[in-house]
Amino acid sequence: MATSKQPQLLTISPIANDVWQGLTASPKYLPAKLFYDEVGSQLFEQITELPEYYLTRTERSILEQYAGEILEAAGASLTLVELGAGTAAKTCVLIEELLQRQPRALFYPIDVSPTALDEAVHQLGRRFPLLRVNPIVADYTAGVPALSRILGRKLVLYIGSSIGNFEPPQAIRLLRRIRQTLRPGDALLLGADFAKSPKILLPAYDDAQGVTAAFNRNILARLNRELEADFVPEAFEHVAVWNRRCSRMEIYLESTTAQTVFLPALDLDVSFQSGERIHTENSYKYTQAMIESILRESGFALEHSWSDRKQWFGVHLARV
Ligand code: AVI
Repeated sequence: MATSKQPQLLTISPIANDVWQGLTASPKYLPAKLFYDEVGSQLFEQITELPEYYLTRTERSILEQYAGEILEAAGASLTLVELGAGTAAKTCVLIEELLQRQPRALFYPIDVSPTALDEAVHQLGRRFPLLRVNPIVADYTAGVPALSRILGRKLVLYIGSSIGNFEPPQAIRLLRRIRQTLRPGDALLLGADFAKSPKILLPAYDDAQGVTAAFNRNILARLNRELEADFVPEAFEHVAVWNRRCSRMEIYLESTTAQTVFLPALDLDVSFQSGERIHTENSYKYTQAMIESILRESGFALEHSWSDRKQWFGVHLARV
């Protein structure tokens, strides 16, 4: 009996295009979103608890101290939306305060990870029976048109300093897209890291235990896993640089030797000179004037900013 030949399906990895673009560019780069596979997300969780990485705990302390003032300023009868919510662990302090002001509330956490959102629904459901959680699985960077269908006054949370990982024009484009889904009276709560001395910034991005270095090198291990590449991650050094002119931390992987890496899935050889770098991340550090400017350019008016005593981190409320 004749057997029919099955057509061979060629599966192209979803990261292939970005990797090809970045590693054939001059200078070489890899987009920071590639950090966040399962291993990278776990390493990032560890970073947030490092003594040198002040961002997460400083923002949390601001939210804890000022939750009442923030919600008072945002207005009555709020529906919460969170961009890149993950498991929404950092949002609990605001939800708790909100439920002291109104009998029940709606929360729309938005994230690309359905597992993180499942966890959010489970945890929040147990802790806050009067909170209705409607998760949205979406990449918020492309805009979330569904937001415009949510009735009532919205407070959109964009905390965690994620805005800092966008180039300023991209950040403005993203905020504009969000702005287009909101109505007059709605508000945005933006968490952003302030520019400060490199004495504080450099260790925050190059910690003594080497967790940030492992987070950075994991991008190469990921290319080995997903594109069958033969990177030796240890042959690249983690480098963190403060670029004062651009007001950003820059993160690189620097080749410690002359070497060639093969990526079979892309049929690509990539050669490195000794000391050549792959640029993997920018983390912008805002001044108050820069915050005012990106908000204004994206159609928001800054109403109030809260900070910690050392002015290391800012949480900003802006109105449509
Ligand atoms: C996710 N983002 C806000 C972090 C930051 O500080 O820019 C990512 C990170 N990169 C190195 N350490 C932390």
